[in-house]
Amino acid sequence: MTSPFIVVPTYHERENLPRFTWQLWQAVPDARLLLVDDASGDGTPDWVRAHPKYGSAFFLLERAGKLGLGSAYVAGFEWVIQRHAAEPCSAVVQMDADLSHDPNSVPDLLQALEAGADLVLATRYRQGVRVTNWPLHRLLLSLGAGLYVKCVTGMPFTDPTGGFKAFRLDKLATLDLSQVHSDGYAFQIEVTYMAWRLGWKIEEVPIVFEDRYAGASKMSTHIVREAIWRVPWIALRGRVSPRRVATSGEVRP
Ligand SMILES: Nc1nc2c(ncn2[C@@H]2O[C@H](COP(=O)(O)OP(=O)(O)OP(=O)(O)O)[C@@H](O)[C@H]2O)c(=O)[nH]1
Ligand SMILES: [Mg+2]
Repeated sequence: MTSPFIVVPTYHERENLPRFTWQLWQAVPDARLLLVDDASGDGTPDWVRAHPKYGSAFFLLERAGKLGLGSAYVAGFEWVIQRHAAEPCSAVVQMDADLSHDPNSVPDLLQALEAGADLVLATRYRQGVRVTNWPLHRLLLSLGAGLYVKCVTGMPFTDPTGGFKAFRLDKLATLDLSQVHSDGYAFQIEVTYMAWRLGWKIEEVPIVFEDRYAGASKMSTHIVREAIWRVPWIALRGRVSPRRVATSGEVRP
């Protein structure tokens, strides 16, 4: 497998970046990192451009304002696909910048891809709850959301709302990303659902999830509300018109 791409959306994460990038390149020395920054206004672009790896293994996609997590990932994936889709068997990892997703777990996700998975989901809830330092209400919200998604969509995964994943680049390039409409956390569910409906080989890898290292959460009631109504919308659209959501692949009944 060629060196993996790590796509990370950032909004006001400047304080976390030195620690995050250092840990990432310690864990995966050949990683290529793309930040998708939504005009954070906290010095993120200057910091990235001053980094010794900028331009060789560190890239920056700047957007004009806070346009949402989902569209940031779509823009980042398209950036990678447009430039590198011809590479044999590269991996695309998506993760947060706040160190909730431990860079030391990236090799475990990559190993599962090497072993034959098309998509690897990091899970906090397989063989117990592996979440540290989260307030109880966040944990209950996350567990409740996972249960809701499983019931409504039928997906069998233990942590269907998680945002730490690894894709085979060639498989990601077959998804019709123009059909992804979720802007907040529902994005995680929508993309996994598309892949699952297409019959991708999806594996779960256990991780330990920690509360953010520094900075403030971007979680809002708007994002929670979107996730609630989007889940039945995603499931219904998939049932009614499964072939609209992707360009190729096996489609589940
Ligand atoms: N580019 C971009 N990144 C975003 C946006 N919203 C959130 N992010 C980033 O997406 C990742 C996840 O957001 P978080 O605020 O950590 O959300 P969370 O993990 O559910 O909540 P906390 O860990 O409690 O903060 C972080 O790296 C954020 O900086 C956005 O609108 N645009
Ligand atoms: Mg976070």
